[in-house]
Order: sequence, then structure tokens, then C-alpha cells
Amino acid sequence: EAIEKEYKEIEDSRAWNQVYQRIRDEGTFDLSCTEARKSVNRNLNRYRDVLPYDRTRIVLTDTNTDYINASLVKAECVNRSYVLAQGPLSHTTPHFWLMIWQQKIKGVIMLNKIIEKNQIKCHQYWPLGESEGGEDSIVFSTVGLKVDLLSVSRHTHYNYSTLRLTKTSSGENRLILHFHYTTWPDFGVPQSPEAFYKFLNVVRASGVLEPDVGPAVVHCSAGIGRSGTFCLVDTILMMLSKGLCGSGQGKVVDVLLNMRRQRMGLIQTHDQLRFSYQAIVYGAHKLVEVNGKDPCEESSSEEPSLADESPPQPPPRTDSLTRSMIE
Ligand code: PTR
Ligand code: PTR
Ligand code: PTR
Repeated sequence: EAIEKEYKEIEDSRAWNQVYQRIRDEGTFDLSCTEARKSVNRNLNRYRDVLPYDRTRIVLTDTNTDYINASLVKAECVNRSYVLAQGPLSHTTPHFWLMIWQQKIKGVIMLNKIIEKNQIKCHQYWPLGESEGGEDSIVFSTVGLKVDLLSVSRHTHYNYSTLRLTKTSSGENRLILHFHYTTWPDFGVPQSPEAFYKFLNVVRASGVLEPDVGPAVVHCSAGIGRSGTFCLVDTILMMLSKGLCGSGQGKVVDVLLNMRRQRMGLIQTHDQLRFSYQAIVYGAHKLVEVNGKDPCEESSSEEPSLADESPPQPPPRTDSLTRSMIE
């Protein structure tokens, strides 16, 4: 398996820092963030240096601001879209729920804790439940929405909650699934590829990542380090399961660079990059166990499920793209 081979090569030559540095060099784009930098929007950003690009930002409608620190990140070759967002601030929480309503989002994947290193890293934006010392229901009157907690299921590394989001004017409501990974420190990695993979499978099995619903929200505190890791692993494993392995070598980095054109700074440390490879290798082994074969071994012969789709586009070369996208 090409990715496993590449992983071992980087591991053996202790080159993670070098590979990651190359991603930072090649994966830092001069794309405009004009809306995010406007002075009226300054206090809507949790961190001054983590902003959505104009071209991929989520635009809110029908409210006092159209701005939220959230980006649409697409992996077209596997038909996946994610909304990567910062952890809501107390005063952006109504906008966050409005985005979920307007984008027809079904799932929220949260990868940080509310408090990390003794600091608040995200507002408690969903009802925790009275049994946890929280509320069962929260009303956001400025955007006409209400969120109720229906159930919670607790596990070692994650919890998931079922929420009901209601438009108060009409009573129209939708179920929203909230997946909270609780043991992944900022600028760190999950305890094991296995623990992460189990979580990923729970999220996948719920259907919230599927193309027939709105894109899932993936957030942490800044919405770049841990969120980027999650999306990269999910996308590459989808590519592997569909037999879209391309040239193998360099694939992971290419996909990450393509995602970094849609939101800045995805994956924040070389260890998060290393962990992504480990989780991909782990997931690829699981895939072989389930399918009884490696879909990449004969990817050239037949790909019936892809026959009616447009062929996957390889990410364009970085150098020409950087130039054409400078605004
Ligand atoms: N101190 C943060 C910064 O680095 O910009 C901003 C921040 C503001 C963080 C408020 C948390 C905050 O709390 P809450 O999420 O409850 O609004
Ligand atoms: N300026 C902040 C810092 O470096 O602390 C930005 C930041 C914060 C960047 C958290 C990434 C962070 O991690 P994550 O995206 O995983 O929440
Ligand atoms: N506080 C982070 C930092 O400066 O490291 C925030 C950040 C980091 C923002 C990186 C964007 C980044 O993009 P890149 O990794 O491409 O330099």
C-alpha cells in the first residue's frame, strides 16, 4: 500500500518536521480575507490569525450580519463537503445555529473541549442537559431558533447527543446529531488511531457526512488543527475505499494542500500530520479486512460505481495554482 510505504519512509528517516514544513511553505496561500478583516467583524473571530477566505466563507442571510468564521471545504473526488468552523463565541452562537439551519446541516463534529489549559476554548453552545448541570433547552431569540436536548450517549473518548433545532416562528424542526470527541488536546493528537477510527465510524454510520444532507460542521477551537486532521483522514479513507488511489505517492499531501486552499492552516503540527498517516494506514487495514481485498490493487480494471460520475480531478499543480489564485 503506497501510503503505508510512504509513512514508513518518513518515519524511518525522521522527516516529519521536514514534510510538514514543506506543507506550510507550499500550503500558505495569499487569498483574500477581506470580510473577515473588516473592523465590524473583528470581534466575531476567536483568533486574529485564523480567518476564512472570502471565496469559501459561509455567508449568512436574513440576520444582522452575514459573517461567520466558517469555511466550506470540498473534496469533490469523493463527493464530500465539510464546514470547518471556529468554536463559537458566546455572541456568535446564534449565528452558528442559524448557519446550521440555513445550510441544512445534519451533524456537528466537535473535536475540542470547552476548557483546555484552563482557558475557555469554545462557548457551551448546545444544551448539556440538566443532569450535567446544564440546560435541556436553549432559545436564541435574535435568530428565532431553539435547541432542545433529546438524548446523550457517553463513551470513553466521545459523547453523542441528539438535538432538535426548531424555527420558533413556524414550529418547523429538524434533528441535529452532535458528536463530541473529548480526549484530543489542542496541538496534540488522539490517544490512538483505533480510538479515532471508532469515532470516525460512528460519525460515518450516522449519515451526516453523506451528500444527500447539508455538509457536516467540523469544529475545534480555531477550526484548523484538529478539524483539518479529521477531514484529511476521512477524505483519504474515502478515496481508498473507492479505489481512487491515484499515483499513491504524495497523495495525502496533495489532498491536504487542496483543502488548505479552502481554509488556512489545516493541520497545525508535524505530529498531527504523522497521526493522520497512522489513522489512514489503520483505516486502510480495516478496509482490507472488511472487503477481503485492497481496492487499490486492481483499481485500473473496473470501477462500476463510478461509471456515471465525472472522473476525479487531480489537484492542479501548486505553483501554477498559487499564481492564478492571487487576488
Ligand atoms: N480570547 C480569545 C482570543 O484569543 O481572541 C477570544 C475569546 C473571547 C475566547 C470570548 C473565549 C470567549 O468566551 P466565550 O466563548 O464564552 O465567548
Ligand atoms: N493563535 C492561536 C494559537 O496559536 O493559539 C490559533 C490557534 C488556536 C490555532 C488553536 C490552532 C488551534 O488549534 P485547533 O484548530 O485544533 O483548535
Ligand atoms: N497561531 C497559529 C500560528 O501562527 O501558528 C495560527 C495559524 C497557523 C494560522 C498557521 C494560519 C496558519 O497557516 P500555515 O500553517 O499555512 O502557516
